[in-house]
Amino acid sequence: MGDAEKKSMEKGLIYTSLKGVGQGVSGPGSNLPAEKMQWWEDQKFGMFIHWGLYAIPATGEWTMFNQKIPAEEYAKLADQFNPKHFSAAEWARVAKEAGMKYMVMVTRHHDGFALWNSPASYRHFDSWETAAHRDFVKEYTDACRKAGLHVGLYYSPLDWRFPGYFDPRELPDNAALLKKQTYGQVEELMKNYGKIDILWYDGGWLAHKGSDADAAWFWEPLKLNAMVRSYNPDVVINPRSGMVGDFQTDEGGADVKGPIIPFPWEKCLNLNATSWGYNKAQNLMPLKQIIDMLVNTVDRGGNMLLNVGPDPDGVIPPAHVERLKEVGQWLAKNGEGIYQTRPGPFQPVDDFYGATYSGNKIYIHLLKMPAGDAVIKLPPTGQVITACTVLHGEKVKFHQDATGITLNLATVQPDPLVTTLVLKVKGR
Ligand code: JFZ
Repeated sequence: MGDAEKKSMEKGLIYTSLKGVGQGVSGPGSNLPAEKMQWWEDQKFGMFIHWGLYAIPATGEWTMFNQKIPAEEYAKLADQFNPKHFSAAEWARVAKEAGMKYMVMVTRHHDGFALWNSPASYRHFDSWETAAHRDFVKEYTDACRKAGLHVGLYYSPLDWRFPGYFDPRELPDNAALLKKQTYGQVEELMKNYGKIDILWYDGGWLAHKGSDADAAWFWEPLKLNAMVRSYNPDVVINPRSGMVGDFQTDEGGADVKGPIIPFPWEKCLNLNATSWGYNKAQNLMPLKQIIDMLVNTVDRGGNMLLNVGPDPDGVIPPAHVERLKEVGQWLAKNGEGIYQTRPGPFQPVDDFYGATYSGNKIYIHLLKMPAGDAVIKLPPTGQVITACTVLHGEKVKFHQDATGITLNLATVQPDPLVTTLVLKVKGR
């Protein structure tokens, strides 16, 4: 991200949907150069997985804190956590069927329970030392790679078991234990599970206050991530360790609007709106809303990380699997205008259309058909359009002059979700 952009963003806060853009510490070699981000920007669509002890009460991943459950009490859930139908291969199969190209699994959330064999875990609060006696991170990373998906790990430095987290200045010894656990566990994750492609920190903010950047004095993320890169030099790191991220994050289900964003960013949101972790209260995202969110994100230069919350047995709810399958069916037809593309050359028009390009093709994504005369007018572009068709479909009449490109959509059979048109560009 160039200094000019950082300054303009900080000044104008142009991209209000992106929290703390460009904030955080950085230094020599702390972040990846643009060329090492291209593979990530090519992927576009990933699966986020929130799974852990909190799946048992089925009231979301913040259950321990929201219901003020004492750590000793909450820890007893580990005795019940012994999933019989957990299959990382099935998670990977569902992700691939949905058209997803990478996965990010929660390895440890704010409740402190680690889903791997973690000697660095405070009081051995992990799935190896408890009822399951399994290393789920090992099973996940192996299955992810076997399925040809890129491997991402989510890690929460925040651990509610440590009162020092809530008052690091008054309880420096306990806070130091928390920091020691974080450095020990991040090192285990970076050295014991092969090449990790994405590291997704969360919960860097101290005492649930301020920003991740405000907590950099405590976590020393330049030191932490120098260790991370000593094992995985090209790992893509998110913006929540207190260090500037290799990409920016827009979290939640708010619609994606506005201009193309000129730096790597990721929209992360829930398939089930009630919580990231498994919840008996289900509010499944409609298919049209998912496709619109994906297209709106990609047409503005972002990736979309869509979250599932498997049940206590490690099973992704069948309704979620079915919905993801439907997403995959749209991508099977329209993926050419999504994967390995870049946003533009036309700026998106909110709630109407957006564009991507790749090679000698420009892809127009129509969220809805134009009203009235079935004509859409695109702004002028310096390129000469030689043909226009519906992707894998019929020809579309068009006229190009200095005022722009007029597409006549009267004969177009719209896709029930989002229609993709292809403009062939001369000479490229
Ligand atoms: C955090 C977690 O607390 C939550 O449980 C989930 O894991 C989610 C992915 O991340 O929640 C956040 C973190 C940051 C913001 C909002 C919710 N933020 O910066 O707006």
